[in-house]
Amino acid sequence: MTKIAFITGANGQDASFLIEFLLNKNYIIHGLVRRNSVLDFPRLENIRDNPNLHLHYGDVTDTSSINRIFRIIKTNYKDFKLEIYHLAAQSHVGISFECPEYTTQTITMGILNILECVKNQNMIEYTRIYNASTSEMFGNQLAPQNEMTCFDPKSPYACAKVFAHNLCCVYRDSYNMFVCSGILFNHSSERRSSNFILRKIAMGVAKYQKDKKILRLGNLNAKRDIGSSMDYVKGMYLMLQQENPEDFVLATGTQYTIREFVEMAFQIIGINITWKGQGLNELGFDQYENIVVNVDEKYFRPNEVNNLLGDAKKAQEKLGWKSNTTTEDLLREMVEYELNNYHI
Ligand code: G4F
Repeated sequence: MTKIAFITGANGQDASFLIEFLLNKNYIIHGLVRRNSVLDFPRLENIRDNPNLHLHYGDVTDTSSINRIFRIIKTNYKDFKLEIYHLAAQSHVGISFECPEYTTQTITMGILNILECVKNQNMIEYTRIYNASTSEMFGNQLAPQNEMTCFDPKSPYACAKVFAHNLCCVYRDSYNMFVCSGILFNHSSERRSSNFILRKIAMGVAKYQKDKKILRLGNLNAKRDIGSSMDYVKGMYLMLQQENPEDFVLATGTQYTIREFVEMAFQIIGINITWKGQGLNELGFDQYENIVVNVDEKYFRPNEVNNLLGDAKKAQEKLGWKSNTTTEDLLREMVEYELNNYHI
């Protein structure tokens, strides 16, 4: 039986690792990418020419493009099983306050369209769907958070993700669809966009070492549980190999403040940060009294999720999944990558 995966957001960080992982398992991949004025797909560079990878232009808010790809799959393969990994979204929490409509549209209509297209094209029987939920849904609920924790969204992004998560439960129960939501805590890599915290800090270390550029950050007090994207995509795959569809938290079970991430990252190049001042006036100095980090109001969000720490016991017990990369190792790999690839 041919194993086919349809992946939305195919040019994203997670999709790029997932595609590599699934190609190694002999999957045929159909990836959905948005039209962009830049024509290259840097994260897919190594695999772009693989004959089992087919990229299609389209958008999750455009059902005609989803229906078209489903028809291509149904026409071209006879005996197959289909796994859909729905990863497309406007995924930056801070930006969701600036583009709330767009964020909400892509997240809520995206999953609704996929579920409806699968249902209407009579594909339920042989299709399994992974939906990218998020720890942002937990908001400021007490840590550690797991599958039983209530939702308490604090951003347009998180509100839309709660809708998407609940919708998946409704379709699972109402139509007996195989739909799993992975409630993933923050995860990163050298492929992460530069405006997410760990990549921004890793790049900041290289910029400081090479050019003495000061790193400008927002809230240093937020606590995050951050793992490796490469580990987390394996969890997504394992969720769809279960006998029954269920939701799972994926997390490392360790957390650091943003301030601690900065300290750990600069330590890698021998800089010991000391902090002086408070709030917007807080500054991070190296051991020679040079300013390395300052706080910039523009990176603060109108509302913040303060304390995320995941409990991934269920994933460990049922999927045999655990986060194999420690946050320290991940950060070290990311900083080393930036030091080796820094261009002004
Ligand atoms: O890296 P972040 O932008 O990611 P955040 O908000 O944790 O969300 C990420 O993880 C979620 C899973 O838990 C995903 F659903 C979501 O799509 C995304 O991938 O920010 C991390 C923390 C925040 O508390 C933020 O306020 O870092 C704080 N922060 C401080 N200074 C900053 C900055 N964040 C960014 N992006 N840039 C700053 O300069």
